Amino acid sequence: MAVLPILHYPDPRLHKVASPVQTVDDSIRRLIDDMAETMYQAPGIGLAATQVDVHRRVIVVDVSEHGTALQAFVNPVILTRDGEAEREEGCLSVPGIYDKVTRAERITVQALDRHGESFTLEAEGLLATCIQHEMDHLLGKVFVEYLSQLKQTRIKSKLRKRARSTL
Ligand code: GNR
Ligand code: NI
Repeated sequence: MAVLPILHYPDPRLHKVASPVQTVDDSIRRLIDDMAETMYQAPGIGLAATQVDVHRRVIVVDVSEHGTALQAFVNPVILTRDGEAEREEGCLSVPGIYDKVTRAERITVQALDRHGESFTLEAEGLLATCIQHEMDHLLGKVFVEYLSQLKQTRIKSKLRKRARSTL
């Protein structure tokens, strides 16, 4: 297992669109394990392959209090969405920035697990928010893109400045 480097906004690679996984093989299982280790080490409650510069449709999520409920989703698809919920979000690719985003309150997701078996999950609350946030990453979308242009400009300049000062 390995902790992988996480891309930071406004890196253009965060806007690449991930391709579907053809076969859930050992290389995908290794990716899932490395993404889990990277997420727990950060620490975060979710991670999309896009954030570690791998442009395949793979996400990991663990919203449990003690980090004991890892869920991996390969080729996730949202089958149903219900209601709206506004929640404060953060992102490991946009460190130190938190803001409110409105998303579906309840979703049904279908995906493949680490063995290539299809499963369906009903999610609500923080788990639903997190899965939607991760699936946006696979489409090249970062949560700050839901904020006003003014906020996006300020966030970009703040993170560019920070990146320069830590070189
Ligand atoms: O660790 C994370 N916390 C979080 C909080 C609210 C909504 C979404 C998230 S996901 C984030 C980790 C991350 O950047 N995943 O892409
Ligand atoms: Ni994120």
